[in-house]
Amino acid sequence: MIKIETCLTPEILSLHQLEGKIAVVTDVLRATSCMVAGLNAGVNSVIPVIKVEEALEYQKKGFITAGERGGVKVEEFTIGNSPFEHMQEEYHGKDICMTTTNGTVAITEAKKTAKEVIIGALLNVGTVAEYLKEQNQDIVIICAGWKGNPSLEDTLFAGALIHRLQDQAELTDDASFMALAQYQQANGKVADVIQNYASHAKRLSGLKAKSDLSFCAQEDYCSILPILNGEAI
Ligand code: 3SL
Repeated sequence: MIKIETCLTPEILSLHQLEGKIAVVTDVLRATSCMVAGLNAGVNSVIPVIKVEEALEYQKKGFITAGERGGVKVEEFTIGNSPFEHMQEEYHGKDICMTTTNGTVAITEAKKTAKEVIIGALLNVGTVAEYLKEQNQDIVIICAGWKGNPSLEDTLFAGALIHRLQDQAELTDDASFMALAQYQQANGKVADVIQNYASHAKRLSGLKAKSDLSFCAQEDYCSILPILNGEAI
């Protein structure tokens, strides 16, 4: 049986042992959804970094820069943090360096100790589940959350992934049961639950990014499996 644990916010990541395990990092709204959507559309690679200054160094080397602060595109960057920007044809075949408030931080933390880091979103949750079944190794699902707090949409992703794995998995912590229960309670209406209750939905509607939310809330939109390989996805 695959052992699954869920870290609902990177703030408590130190309580989880990642050594020898596969980490699945998610930030449904919107960092990992942008990565999944962009790579699926044809982006060549994404390098996640923590600081704006690091991304600007990559920009000098010819990288496209992407991401946000406060949900808004960093002025000097090429694009912001909407999946529709990441999917644009002009970035197909290009290398992107990306920094966001929560998502790229969680990925950077995970890569320090995990055996492998997978980028998950609702958009590719089924593909991630199939891969994990084949690997048959212990998993930690890491939810990026929001500034240290858990988030509903990332918890729903964890539940959606656990739901697909549960026949072959043993849930080893309460957070995994909580995530699964949350997903089951959504009863096929994940997008509505996020729209109606997630605090990030309110933030995004303030940023006029409501279409990002409905896009990112789709389960199994694509079948891409982004894996971190060194610095790049
Ligand atoms: O924090 C993050 O990683 C972002 O995805 C947040 S936002 O959706 O761009 O506001």
